[in-house]
Formats: sequence, C-alpha cells, structure tokens
Amino acid sequence: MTPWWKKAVVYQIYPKSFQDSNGDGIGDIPGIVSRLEYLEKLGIDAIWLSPVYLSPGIDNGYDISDYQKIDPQYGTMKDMDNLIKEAKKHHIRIIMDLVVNHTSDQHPWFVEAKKSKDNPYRDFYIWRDSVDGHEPNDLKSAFSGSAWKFDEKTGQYYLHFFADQQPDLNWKNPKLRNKIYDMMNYWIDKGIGGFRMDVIELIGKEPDQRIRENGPMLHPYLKEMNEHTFARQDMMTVGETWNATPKIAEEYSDPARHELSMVFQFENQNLDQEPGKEKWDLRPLDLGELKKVLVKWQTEIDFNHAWNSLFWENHDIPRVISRWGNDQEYRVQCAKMFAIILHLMHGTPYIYNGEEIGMTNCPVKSIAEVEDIESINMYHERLEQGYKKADLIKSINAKGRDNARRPMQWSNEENAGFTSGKPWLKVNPNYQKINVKAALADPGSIFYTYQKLIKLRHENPVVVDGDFELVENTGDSVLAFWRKLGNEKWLVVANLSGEKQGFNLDSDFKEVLISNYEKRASLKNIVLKPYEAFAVKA
Ligand code: TEU
Ligand code: CA
Repeated sequence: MTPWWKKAVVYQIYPKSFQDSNGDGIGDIPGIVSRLEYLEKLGIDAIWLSPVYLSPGIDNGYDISDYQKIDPQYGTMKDMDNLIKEAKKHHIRIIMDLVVNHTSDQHPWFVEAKKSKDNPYRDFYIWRDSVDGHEPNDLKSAFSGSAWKFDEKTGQYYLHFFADQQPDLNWKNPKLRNKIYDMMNYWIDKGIGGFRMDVIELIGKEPDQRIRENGPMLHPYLKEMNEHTFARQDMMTVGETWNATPKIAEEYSDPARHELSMVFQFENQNLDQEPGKEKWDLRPLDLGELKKVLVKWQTEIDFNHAWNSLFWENHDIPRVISRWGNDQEYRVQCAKMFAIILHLMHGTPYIYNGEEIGMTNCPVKSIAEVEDIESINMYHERLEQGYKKADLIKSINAKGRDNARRPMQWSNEENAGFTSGKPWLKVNPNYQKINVKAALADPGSIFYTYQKLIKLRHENPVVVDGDFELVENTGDSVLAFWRKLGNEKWLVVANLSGEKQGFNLDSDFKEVLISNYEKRASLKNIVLKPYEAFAVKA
C-alpha cells in the first residue's frame, strides 16, 4: 500500500504572516481556520505549520520556551485543538514543526540549567570550560559569531548553533530524549498528521570534534525517536537536512530503517553563492547547474527504498520567481513553469504560502526595515569587517529571510486583507495586483495551475510512482523528462530561461495535460517561448 504522504501535497503556513483575525497585525490560529476553505479549494492534503508554541520570538518561534503551550499571540490551546479538528473536516492534516535541536534560553530547562553546575537540568544543554581564557573552539553560529556563549554566573560556555538565545540541547542525555518523546506523544495524541523536524541533522553533534551535522549518533537517535513516538501512528515525518546527499537521504527515508518518511535537501541553495562562501556572497545562477541538481535528486535516489521531498520555497529562502526566474513581465508564465516541473517530479511536493499566487521578493532600502535576526546579525558583523552598506542591503534583498515572510496577500484592500491593524512586517506593495482574490477570479491564474497539478497527482498514479527518465541533449536551459508507470507515459518539457529555446522530439502524444501557453500540437522542431512548460500524455 502506498502511504498517504506519497500522494499528498503539503502546504507550509508561516503563522505570523498568514491571516490576522483580531487586528493586532500578527497572523494567528483563528486566522488559519478562517482560510481552510481556501486551502481545500486549492486541494492540499496537509499543512506544515511553522512554530506556534510559547516563545520569546527571537527567531519567530524557532526559540521555544514551552513545547506544550501555544503562544498567546497565536491563540490558545483550544484554538489549536479546534484547528486540528476543523482541518480534518476539510481533509487536511496538521504537521507540527518540531524544534528539538535547541530551546529558547527562557525555557524552564535552561533557566534551571544556568543556576549552577550541579543543577539537575545542567546536562540538558552543552557546557564547556574555556580554553586559555577563550571559547572552547572555533565553531560558528549560523546567525554570525561564535557558537559558544560565556555564562558569567557559572563560568562556563554553552553551545548555540543559532542565536545565543537558542541554546543547543544535549541529545546524549537519555532523560532529555525521553522528555522530548513525551512531548511528541502529547502532540500525537491530539491527532496531528506528523512532524517537520527542524535542523534534525544536528542532534548527533560532537562539538569537541567540531562535528555539527551527520554525527555518529544521529541515526540511532532517530530510530529511537521513531520507536518511542510516531511508530504507533500513520504519520509523516520530514527532516530538515541541509547537508544530505542522496545516499544520506536514503538512510533517513528507507522504510526498513524506521527513521523518517523523507527529508528536505538543499543542494540547489548553493548554486547562486560563491563556492566555499556564505549565502550573502552572490553569484548568478547557471541554469545548467540547476538542471543538474534537479536531475541528480530524481535519479540518484532509489525510490523503491527511499523517498524525496520537492520544494522551491520556505520561510528561510527567497521567492523562487524573483530569485531564479522572472517576477515582472513573465511572472505568471514563470511561476507556472516552476510549478509544473516540481509537481510532476518524483516525490512529495510542498507549497509555501503565497507561492500559489506568485508572490515575489520585497526589497528594502535600509537595515531599519529588516526584522530577521539572521540578516540583522550578518549586517552588523560584516559592517565591522569593512563591507559597504549598499552591498549588504543588496545581499539581504537577494537572500534575506524577510522576503518570504511578508504578509499573505489576500485581496487589494488595505494591508492586502491580512490585517485590519498595522502588520508586523510591511505588506509587499504589489498586493494591489498580486492577491488571492484576483487569482481566484481569473481562470488563467497561477492558483489554478497549482490546483490542477494537485488534482493530476491525486488522480494519476504515474505522478506518484512513475519512474523518472531524463530526455538527454536538450541543452542547459531546457528540462525535459518522462514519467513512466506500466503503459502510462507522460512527458514534461520546460524552458527554464527567459529566452526562446529550440526543442525537438520525434514523438507523438494523445493529450496535453497542462501548459502555461497555448496547447502544443507537435513536439517536432518547435521553439519554446520564455518559461514555457507543459506536460503531455504519450
Ligand atoms: O533553519 C535552519 C537553518 O540552517 C537556517 O537557519 C538557514 O541556515 C538559514 O535560514 C538559511 O540561510 C531552521 C529554521 O527553518 C529556521 O527558520 C530557524 O531559524 C533555524 O532552523 C533555527 O531553528
Ligand atoms: Ca492576531
């Protein structure tokens, strides 16, 4: 039996930016409930909900101070239970974000741990003595600076791979692991559909050996977690794993190993940055390299013993049409092209809120307009190192996390129908034109391409289980592939570029399944239009 999550399409909601229900400018759980009808119309099967737990909000909820409470800005536990219940009525499961590599420094465990070296919770975190009066080693935080922070009171450093308000948990401690499993079971008992696991590849860290990801105990911990928690339920789990290779992805997702359903891999994220440097060090994308990475993850995973996830966007990365395509004159065609290729590949597709209406990046003029801790810390660190302000703003506009975190654009009313108050982060001014209301009113909109793609997946096993076969020699800018299952053969052709491209295939077809321009009648010696994409049944 094919598990439900292989046929599913998952929709990520960034709660702070999705829908405000009470005019405080912050999206909330009742706001999400009010939009379930919209999501059912789109056709999605599950919502991955970014964190709504109690949190000081240093990293918008990825710094949790109580895993079993809802942050008041998002609502109450009653609201959360109601969301799970109402979503079910719309045939939608709720996937909770599991952030267990670290907690907030306000979590009672850390508050206790800081009290003294012999506090019972001390060992829930990772403490080291200084070496020659400085940090234990040169491990870096993802949010700039050292990963070690000195605690004056007890005279030791603690480890934090993210903000210093996000101390890393010590997974070597079995007491800690059991507390986490209890907490997961609390959520499982509420009837959720699964977990998205934040930076899960870090839990096997060996800081003394300077090992961050893929540590020796990572897979044993995941097996143990599986056994103690979600093994008893039909759930999906997806790990966030920036450093996975196809082989590592198979280790996580081989059903025989009892770890996770699938992982998110990020190999394409390096393609537009200087090799060996950081994401802020920009270089133009080479379409041939993008194509190579896409094909690699379709062909180097053995789908009989593993599974894969498919996504362009999330709350940490920019809008794909702005980043790698065109968000101006070809915005609609380009967004549809990205949708068509992604949703017809092998794996479970994810849509990030707003992607389905072609929302774009939103540039800022100065650091005063930036909310994201990663961008702000980088800006100050690099300013000190002598970088120019204008260059830093350019990097933030290209890669900053606020790009994807702008409020959802529901209508052309004030503040895009997101809030009746003052939004926590300014709405992208293009909401006048780009919004859900306009998309729903236009049968040719990006929304209906997504709706159709979801329907094609639900109704055709070839989309779920078909083998992927690349059409060779189409050049760097054209991606063409077959999906084949038994006698069913689908061909997908896409022009990844904004220029016309020649394409030739001596093959007939019965039917055009989806396209972003006029339907093609032949594949012989054709000239693809900018960002043209279509799928045909052979
Ligand atoms: O992201 C992990 C992560 O590695 C990102 O911080 C990434 O480095 C960066 O955003 C992209 O350049 C996860 C969450 O998705 C992110 O929102 C959190 O800030 C982070 O973990 C810490 O929990
Ligand atoms: Ca609100």
